[in-house]
Amino acid sequence: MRTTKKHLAPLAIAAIVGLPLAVAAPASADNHDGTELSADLGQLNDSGVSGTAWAMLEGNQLQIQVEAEGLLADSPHAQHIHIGGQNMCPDPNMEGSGFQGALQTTDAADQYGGIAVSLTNEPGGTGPDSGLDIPNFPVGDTVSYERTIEVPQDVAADLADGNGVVVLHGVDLNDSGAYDGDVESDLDPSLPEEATNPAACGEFDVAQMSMPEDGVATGGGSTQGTENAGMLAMGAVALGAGAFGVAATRRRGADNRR
Ligand SMILES: [Cu+2]
Repeated sequence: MRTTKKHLAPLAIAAIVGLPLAVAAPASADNHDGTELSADLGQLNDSGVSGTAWAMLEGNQLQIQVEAEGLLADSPHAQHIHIGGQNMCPDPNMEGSGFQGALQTTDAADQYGGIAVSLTNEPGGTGPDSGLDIPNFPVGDTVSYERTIEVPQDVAADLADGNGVVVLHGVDLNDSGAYDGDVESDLDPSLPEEATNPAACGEFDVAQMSMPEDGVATGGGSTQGTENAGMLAMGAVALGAGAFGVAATRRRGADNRR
């Protein structure tokens, strides 16, 4: 008896108030649907590393997974979400300032910016300050990482706009089987550059959004409210394209689906 009442309530209210259900749909979709992000990780510094990253952003909660292989075995691998610059990965063949032109982390700051989120294991911190918290980063030739992280508001906003680059660090440039060599790390001179040079990079893209389609799909016969919701959604996309040129370009695939 109680259950039946509960299920009927929203419909009954909508009927009484006379609100088109289609108008209510986008608001609730907004609350429940997070922003889904995905990235293909490609090698830097000829590391041979490949992988994927996936994330779901709901408010300030970022659930993130990283899967990668081909890293230097038995060695820690710092991993971050970088934000800033052009929010892009550098050309894999970009010449850097390291040994024999190796790409050091800051060489590509114009492309992927700085460390915004440190993807440590518990109990490591997740801010930029934990960027070289080596004991809490994954160790070994494969990474299978998952954590839910609370990110600051500005980081959440950037990620929701498709601005974010996943970077895995640590590469064995001289095939010695360990982090060594004479060139210092640009991030920490007490480490060899091999410990921190980027090994893989992937740009987060926003997966297709379901909100506008939901609005249309539930519209049925009465279209007045649905059209308004659709126009609002289109306006938001246009605004986004103007303000965030880079992000909009990278999201084109998703936008075209409509
Ligand atoms: Cu990094």
